[in-house]
Amino acid sequence: MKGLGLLSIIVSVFPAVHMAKVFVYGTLKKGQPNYFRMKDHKNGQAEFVAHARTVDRYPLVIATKDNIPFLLNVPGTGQRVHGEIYRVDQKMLEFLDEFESCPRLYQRTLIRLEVQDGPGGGEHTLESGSSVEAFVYSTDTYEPEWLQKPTYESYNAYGDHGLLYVCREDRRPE
Ligand code: PCA
Repeated sequence: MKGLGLLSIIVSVFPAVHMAKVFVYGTLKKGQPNYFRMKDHKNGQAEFVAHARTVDRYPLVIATKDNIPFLLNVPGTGQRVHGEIYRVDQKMLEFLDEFESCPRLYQRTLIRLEVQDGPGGGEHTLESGSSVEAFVYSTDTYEPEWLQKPTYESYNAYGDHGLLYVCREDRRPE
């Protein structure tokens, strides 16, 4: 145990004390192309808590030749964005930071949410209508033209926009 601080000892015995809330609005949502990564225990643990929407408006746009969804960190424009809140352990949080190329492509910040429905009954349920903060992968490092793009209230990679998401493994270099 040499070199381990008290916190890391506590976390190794009780991993649940170190769970964080993350709001996902893009390809990590259920039914979307990267959801399987949240369910892969090699990446850590993620437990669904509730559907939610942002309290403020934000532009959620689809950008780059790979059709990647981005929540631009420009509160007050765009729409109230729908997504899902998960409780994740430290390992999953580190995986997501890496996967989302944080802080180069996205930055992980806190965002204020209005809770919608949750599964109910569980120990960690949140009251519908209540307000919570969670981490989100939003970005400040966007191209100015992205502000002119259509915005979405709820991302769907397979939506009418026809901008099918290109998975990370299938991307071509510039
Ligand atoms: N993955 C993260 C940010 C955008 C994306 O596709 C998410 O789903 O919230």
